[in-house]
Amino acid sequence: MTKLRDAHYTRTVVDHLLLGECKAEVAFVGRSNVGKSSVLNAVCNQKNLARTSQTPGKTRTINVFETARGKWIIDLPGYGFAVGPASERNTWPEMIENYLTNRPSLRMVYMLIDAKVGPTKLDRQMAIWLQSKSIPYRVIANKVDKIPAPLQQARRKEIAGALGIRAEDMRWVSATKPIGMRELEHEVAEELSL
Ligand SMILES: Nc1nc2c(ncn2[C@@H]2O[C@H](COP(=O)(O)OP(=O)(O)OP(=O)(O)O)[C@@H](O)[C@H]2O)c(=O)[nH]1
Ligand SMILES: [Mg+2]
Repeated sequence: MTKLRDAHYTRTVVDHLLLGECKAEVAFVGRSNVGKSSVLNAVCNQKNLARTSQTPGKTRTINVFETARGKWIIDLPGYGFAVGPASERNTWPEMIENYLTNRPSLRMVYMLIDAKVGPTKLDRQMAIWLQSKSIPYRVIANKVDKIPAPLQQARRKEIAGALGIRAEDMRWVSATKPIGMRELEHEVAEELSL
C-alpha cells in the first residue's frame, strides 16, 4: 500500500500557468483512448478518480490529483484524435507541450502505448520530442490483457524494439486486469518521494 491510494481530485485547468507550484508531480501522456485516465485510476486503486470513456477525447483539460501535500499525479488530454471544433482541437497539443516543458517539478512522464495497436507514428514522435527536451519519461504498454498470454513476451520485445528501448525498460500493464499495476504504484510513489 502506498499513499497513492489517498489520491483525490484537486483541480482542472486549461493552461499550465494556472497550476501553481508543487513539490513533485508525474504525468500520463499518450494517444487518446490508450487508457491514461484508466491507468491513473488503477495505479491509485480507485475506480472513479479520473473520468474515462470508450469514446476517444474524454480528457480535454489538465487534471490534478493530489496524493499527499504537494505531490501530484496529472491526467492530460490525449493526442492523435481530432474531435470538436477546430479551435479546441488545436489547443490540445499546445496545452500538452506547454505543460510538459514548463514544470520544473515534473519528475516523470509515463508515456502509454496500446499493446495491441503498438507504437504509432505520433507515439514515436512524442518519444523523440521528450528526449530532445531532456524530459524524463518511461514507456508503459497498456491493455496487455488483449494479448494472448503465449504471445506476450514476443509482443513486448516487438513494441520495445519499435521504440528503440529495451523490453526490461518498458512497463507492461493492464488497467482492467491486475497486471503490472502494483509495481507501477510503487514506482510512481518512489518518483513522488512518498
Ligand atoms: N481491455 C482494456 N481496456 C482498457 C484498458 N485501459 C483502458 N481501457 C479502456 O479504454 C477506453 C479508454 O480509456 P481512458 O482511460 O478513458 O483513455 P484515455 O487515454 O484517458 O483517453 P482520452 O482521455 O480520450 O485521451 C475505456 O473504454 C477503458 O475502459 C486496459 O488495460 N484493458
Ligand atoms: Mg483520459
